[in-house]
Amino acid sequence: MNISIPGRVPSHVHLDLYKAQVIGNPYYGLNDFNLRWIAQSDWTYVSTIRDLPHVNEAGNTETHLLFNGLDTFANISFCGQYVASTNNQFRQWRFNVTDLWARCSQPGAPELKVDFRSATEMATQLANEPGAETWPFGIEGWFEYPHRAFIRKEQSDFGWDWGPAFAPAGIWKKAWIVQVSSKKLMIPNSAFDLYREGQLNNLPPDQNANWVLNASLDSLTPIPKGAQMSFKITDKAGKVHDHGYLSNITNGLDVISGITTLDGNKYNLWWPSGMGDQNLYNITVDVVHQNTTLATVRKRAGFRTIVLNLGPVTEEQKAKGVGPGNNWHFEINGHSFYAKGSNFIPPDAFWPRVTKERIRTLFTAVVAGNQNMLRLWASGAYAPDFMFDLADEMGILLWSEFEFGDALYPVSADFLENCRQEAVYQVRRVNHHPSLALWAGGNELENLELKTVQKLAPDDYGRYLEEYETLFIRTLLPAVYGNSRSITYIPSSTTNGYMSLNFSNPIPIVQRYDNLTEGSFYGDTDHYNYNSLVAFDLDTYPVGRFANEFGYHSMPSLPTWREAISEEDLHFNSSTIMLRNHHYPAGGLNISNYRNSSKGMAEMTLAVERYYPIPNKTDSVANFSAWCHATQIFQADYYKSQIQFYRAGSGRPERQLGSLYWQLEDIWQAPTWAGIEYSGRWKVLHYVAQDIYKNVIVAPLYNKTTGILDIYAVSDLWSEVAGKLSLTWAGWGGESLNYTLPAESNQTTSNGVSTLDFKVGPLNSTLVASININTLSRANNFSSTNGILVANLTATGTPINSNVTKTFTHTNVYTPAPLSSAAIVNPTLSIEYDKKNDAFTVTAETGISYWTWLSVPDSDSSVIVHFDENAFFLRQGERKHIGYHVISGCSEGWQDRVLVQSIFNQTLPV
Ligand code: BMA
Repeated sequence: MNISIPGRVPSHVHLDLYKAQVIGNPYYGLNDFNLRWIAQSDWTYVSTIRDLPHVNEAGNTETHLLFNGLDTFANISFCGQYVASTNNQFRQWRFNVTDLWARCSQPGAPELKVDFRSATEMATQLANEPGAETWPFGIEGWFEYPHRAFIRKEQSDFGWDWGPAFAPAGIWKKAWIVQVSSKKLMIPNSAFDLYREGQLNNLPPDQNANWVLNASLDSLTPIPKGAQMSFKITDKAGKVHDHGYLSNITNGLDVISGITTLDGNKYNLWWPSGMGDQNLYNITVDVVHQNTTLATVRKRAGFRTIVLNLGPVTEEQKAKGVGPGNNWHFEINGHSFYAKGSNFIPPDAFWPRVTKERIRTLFTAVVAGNQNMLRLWASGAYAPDFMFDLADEMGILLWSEFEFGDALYPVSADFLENCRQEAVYQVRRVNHHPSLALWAGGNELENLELKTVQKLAPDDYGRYLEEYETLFIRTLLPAVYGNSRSITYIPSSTTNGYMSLNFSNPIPIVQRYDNLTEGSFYGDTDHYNYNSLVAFDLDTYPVGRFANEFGYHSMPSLPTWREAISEEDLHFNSSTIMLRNHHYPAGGLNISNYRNSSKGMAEMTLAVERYYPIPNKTDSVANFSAWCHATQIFQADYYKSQIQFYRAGSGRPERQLGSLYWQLEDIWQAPTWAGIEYSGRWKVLHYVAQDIYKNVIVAPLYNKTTGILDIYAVSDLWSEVAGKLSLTWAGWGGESLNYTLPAESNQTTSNGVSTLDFKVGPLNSTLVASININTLSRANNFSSTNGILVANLTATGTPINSNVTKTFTHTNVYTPAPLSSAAIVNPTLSIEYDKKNDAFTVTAETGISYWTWLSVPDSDSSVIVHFDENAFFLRQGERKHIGYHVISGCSEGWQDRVLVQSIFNQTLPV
C-alpha cells in the first residue's frame, strides 16, 4: 500500500493521516489496535526547499540542517544525496550540508527527504542482532511492543499500563535549514548555570555566598579564536542589574564558555508556588569578536538554589527527634519544605499537538490543587521549553528524569554515547529554569529493576549491577555534573541514596542499595497495593522519608468516556472499555487482553463494593456513570488516607517530607491512576488532593491493629501555628451523639463536642488526640454505622515568606464503619446559582452530606469546569459558597443547571 498526503512539521504520521482523513480519530474506540499498521510501516517526509540561496549570493559560507527532534530512525538526504541516519528521538541533530549544497544538481529547489524506519521493527531488529544484550524474562516491563530498551524513543510509545501504543514517527520538533555567514554564529543550544560560589551538585550550598553565572554556548560553525562574551541581566521592567564581560573564557570552537560572579544579596529569589514570588530575570549573553556581535542568546532565569539533600542525619537533627539514617528531602534557598504534588506522564500520545495552552490549563490545576512539585516521570519525553517557562512563571518545581524506566538497558559503546549526547543536550537546554528541581536517571531502577534481576538471575547480578552503574552512574552523572553545578543527580527515582559522596573522586557517589541499618530511615518510597481489603490499613503503607509514587486506578467520568466510545459501549465491562483498560497490560500484541484487563476492572469493582453504597440505578447509562464516580471516590479516599499519613510523618522519626502521587493527568480516555481526565475534567482525586495538600490539616489516622484513632494536626508552614481542634460525634441525621462510655474508660474526648488547643512547630505535626475506638465501641449507645467523627481545625499562623498572619481551617472526618454499611440518610441537598457573586450555594438541610459533588449536567457536557471545592463534607444545616473556573467550552446559562449530589444519591434507583 502506498499513501501520499500533505505532511507537516512538527508533526507525527498519525496526525497527518488523521488530518488528511485517511484514518479516523486515533483515540476513538479501539483504534489504538486498528492503527498498528502505521507504527509498523516506514514513512517518508519529503519537501522541495524553494529559494534556498547559494553560498556566494548571500554571503553565506555554510549551510546546515538543524532538527530539534526526529522520531526516531531517520535517513536524511538532501539534493538526492545521503546526509546521515539518526537513532535518538531526544537528541538535537545538526548536519553540515555545505558541500552537498555546493555540488547540488537540483539548483534552486533542492529536495530534503527524511525517511523513517518503523521504530517497532527497528527495536526487534536491534534486539536480535548477534551479541545484543539479554536479560531474564520479566526485566523489561513489557506492555505491548517489545524491546523498547534498545531504542532511544519515548518508552511509553510501545504501550504502558495507562496508555495506548501508537509508536508514532515524524519530525516531531521544529527543523531548520540554516545558512550562516562568517560574520555570524548560530547557537543551537546553550547552558546558563546560576549557582552559589563553591556550590557542588547534591550538597546544600552556603546561602550567603555570591552567585556565579556560567554561560556556555554551542555553535554550529567554528567560534573565532579570541572571541569574548558579554552579559547583561535585566528584570521584567527592563532595569539592568549587572552587565560586563564574562571571564575565564574557554573556546572549544564549537562551544564557548565564561563565568562571572554576582552579588549574593542583590537579586530577589525565585520561590515555588505557596512559598513566595516567582522572581525572574533575563540574562543576555553576546559572543563578541573584533567589536562585532556574532551571536546573542537570551534566556529567562531565576536565582534560587534547590538541592535534594541525601546527607546523613546530623546529631542536631536527631536531638529534634529525626530518626537516624539519611535525609531524603528537597531544600529551596536553604529551607527544607514539604513537596506536594503528583507524577506527570506524557499528556498526549502525540506531543506535536500538546500546546502551551493545554499545559497552562494543566498547570493551573496543579497550582489550584496546592501542589508545588511534579515529577516528570522517566519513560515519556523531556519537557518542551514552554513547559519549563510556564513552571517558572507559576512556581511548579519539575523533578526531571532521563527517559529510562522499568527496564535495564544495553551498555554497548554506541548506546552509551547516544545516551550521553542525549543527556548533555537536555541538561544544557533546560538548566537555566529555576523550576528545574532534580535530574534522576530513570524510573524505578533501583527498587524494582535491580531487585527483580537479583531475584531472577542471582548469579549474573554482579554483571547487571555493573552495567546499571555504567549507564546511570558513570555516563549520566558526568553529563549532569559536567554541565551544571546547580542540580542534584540521583540514578533512580526510587533510591536509598548514597553511602558516600566525595567530590575528590571522579565519580563522587557510592550508592547505598541495601546497606541499611535496622531502625534507620533512608530512601523514598513507592506503594502500589491492589488488594483493596487493606487499602485503609495504615500498617500496609511504607514508612520512609518521601513518597514519590503511590496510587490506584479509577474510571474517567461519563462525559469523558463519551468523547472516545459509542453509546452502546457505555457499560462498566463493555469490551471497548475493557480493552482500553491496560492495567494489567497485555504483555504483547494480543488485542483481546480480557484476562489481564478483567483483573484491573475487578480491583475497581471490589473496592467500591467493599467501602461504598453500590450503585443500582434503573437507567443503565446513569448506573454506569454512578459506578465510574464510585471508583473515583474510592481512589480519592485511598490517596487521601496515604497523603495524610505521609504528611503526619513530618513530625515522626521518619521526618517524611514529600508526597507525589501517581498520576497527575491522563494521556487518553481510559481507566487509569490519573486525577485529571484527558480533556481537563478533574476527577474526585484532584479535588481531594487539593484539600489534603492545604498548608494546615487535621489528619485522623486509625490504626486497625491497636484500635487507636490518632488525630494529628499537620503544618508545612515554616513557623509555628496554634489553634483549636473541635471533635464532634454526629449521626447521619446531624444529631450530636453523646456516648456513655464504660466505667473503666478514662476517655472524655469522645463525648459530644470537645475542643482541644494545639500547636504545631514549623514543618511538623502534633498528635492532638487519641481515641480508643475499641473502648468507644463498648459504649452502650454506640453505633458504628451511625457515628461520624467530625474534626474541625482552626489555626493561626503565617504563610511562608509572608509577615501577615492568616487563619487556616480544615475539616476531616472518620467513620468507624465503611459507608457501604453506614446508615446514610437523605441530606436534602439544594444548590443555587447566585449571579451577583457568580458562585453556587450548596445546603444540606436534613442530614450530613458526604462526598458532596457538583457537576454540569449531560446537556451541558461541552462545558468543562473546575469548582473551587468539590467532593466535600457538609454538616447538617451547613451552607457553602463555591466559585468556579471554566476550563473550556460554553453553553448559555449552564450555571443554572449545575447539579449537586452526595454519596446518598448512589443508593437511589434514579
Ligand atoms: C509505577 C510507575 C509507572 C506505572 C505506575 C502504575 O510503576 O512508575 O511505571 O505506570 O506505577 O503501575
